Amino acid sequence: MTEANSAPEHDVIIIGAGVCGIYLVYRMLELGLSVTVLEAGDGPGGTWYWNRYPGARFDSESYTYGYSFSKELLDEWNWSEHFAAQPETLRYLNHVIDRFDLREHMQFGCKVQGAAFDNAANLWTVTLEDGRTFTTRLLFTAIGMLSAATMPRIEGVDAFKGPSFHTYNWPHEGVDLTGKRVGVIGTGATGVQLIAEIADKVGSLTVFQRRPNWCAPLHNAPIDDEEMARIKASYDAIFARCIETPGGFLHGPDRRSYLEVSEAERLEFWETLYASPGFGVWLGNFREVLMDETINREFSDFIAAKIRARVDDPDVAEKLIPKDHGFGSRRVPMETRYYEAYNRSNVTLVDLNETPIECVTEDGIRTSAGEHEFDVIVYATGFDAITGAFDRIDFEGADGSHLKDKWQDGPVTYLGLQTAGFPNLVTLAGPQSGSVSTNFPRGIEEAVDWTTGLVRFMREHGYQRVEADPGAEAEWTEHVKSLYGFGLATTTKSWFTGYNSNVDGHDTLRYMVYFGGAPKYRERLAEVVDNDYEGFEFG
Ligand code: NA7
Repeated sequence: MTEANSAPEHDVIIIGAGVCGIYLVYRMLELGLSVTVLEAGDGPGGTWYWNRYPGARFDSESYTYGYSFSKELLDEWNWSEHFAAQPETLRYLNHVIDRFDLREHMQFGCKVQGAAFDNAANLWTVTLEDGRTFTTRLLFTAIGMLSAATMPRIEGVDAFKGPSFHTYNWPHEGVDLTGKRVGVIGTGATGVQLIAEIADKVGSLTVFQRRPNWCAPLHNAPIDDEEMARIKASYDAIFARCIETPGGFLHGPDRRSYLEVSEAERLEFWETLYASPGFGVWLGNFREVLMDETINREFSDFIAAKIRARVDDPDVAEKLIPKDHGFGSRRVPMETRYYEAYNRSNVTLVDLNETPIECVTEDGIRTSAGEHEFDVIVYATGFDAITGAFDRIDFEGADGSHLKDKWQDGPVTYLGLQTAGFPNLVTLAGPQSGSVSTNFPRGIEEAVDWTTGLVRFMREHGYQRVEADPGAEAEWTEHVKSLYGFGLATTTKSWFTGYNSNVDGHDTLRYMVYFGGAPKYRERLAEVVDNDYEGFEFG
């Protein structure tokens, strides 16, 4: 930055060394700034550092998940599978860090407790849990949208005498589940990956399901050298495609209207989608499937028939078919032989609507029907999504108010990147940003590039301070809210809409996600820049 009144130790502090923090530090170093990354983990990778449960892998095509900013990086990295598993992704992120010499700018084991803005000096003081403090002109959060794991509020969770953990905190030394009696609570995208992976390795597996989700086959496959060479040769086209789709994936809505297609054609198309890899079945469908309840019901019935065909026991199949929401209105877990797991004699499905959990005991889990004894209990119970990681840090703004209080009834932001009263704080992948509803690295690269432009603009003008205008913030938040009128996902209870039964106050709709699609968000960001960062106040 330019001359400071009261010089902070750093121009920029980034909280988090995950997918976002890694690219952000690269860009800040390129600007020649003094920057450090504070990361809670003992290594980089964020989501891919923590989530080490068996079966953890991409649901995005690997080659749409890697960074696109460096041609050399694209040329030298080979993905081994179309949907790579967690260890490979973690290796990739470490490779990026080493290739661009970023590690020396990262500090690990640094759990940020709070950050307070000094209104006179225009700087942030960041405090770690161990008491250390750092000062910085600009504070950038790259703390992830699914990084605040939530345990269920069940009596006796600490009583179990065997190993038990949340999937996010899967022990780094690994857990040998061979022959063990394992209980899993939760059937979201995480539980579905885990259950399918371990079903044939454990002694017995008991799945505690509250609400089933609509799952669809991932159709993963290895990538050989020849195919990888073809992928490398088409990276331009791959990223061009990701840029034009609403979710930043290869899959975008089918251009035809549902209504203009005959029933036979429709069924053939749906069969093709079901047999194709990745999110196509969800995001490459007719637009109306995710917008119109009647059409959605028809497609949900199509998927229900698939589930019935794959699960031997009709009673179990019925329990696995969602009745409270239509296909695609919550995040669709992608699976590999998930439904077939329930055909195994060592796998039991416990429907918590019939027999609710009463408590966790020393030996297992007690439902209203009796006790299940386990050697290991796994909580695949999800996250305090998007705002949870913010709530766990005490951000104190210019007038001494706290971000957690400001966002108590739901986030309020300008572009999802700043919030009024908290100058010099940029919330990358924050609530109401485009990044949280996009194939993550695609959204992140844009948010980082935009932030880099903002920093450059501030340097050029000698500004020490940037702050969202309250009027612009109100307008953006209203705009985000207005988009909740469209699409079935905006009205269904899920982490997209801010529901989490394990967090106080998260039992009503919260406007967390920008549902306008990546192209519209990109347009808006560019417009703001073209208009000299309208909606921001500088000083
Ligand atoms: P999710 O999708 O939030 O799933 C959490 C699961 O845990 C879900 O099935 C919940 O049931 C269940 N859950 C949560 N609390 C309880 C209690 N108290 N009792 C019983 N069951 C419970 O999290 P995931 O980790 O699977 O996925 C998060 C994202 O990570 C995913 O979308 C990907 O983008 C990556 P519920 O449906 O609430 O009834």
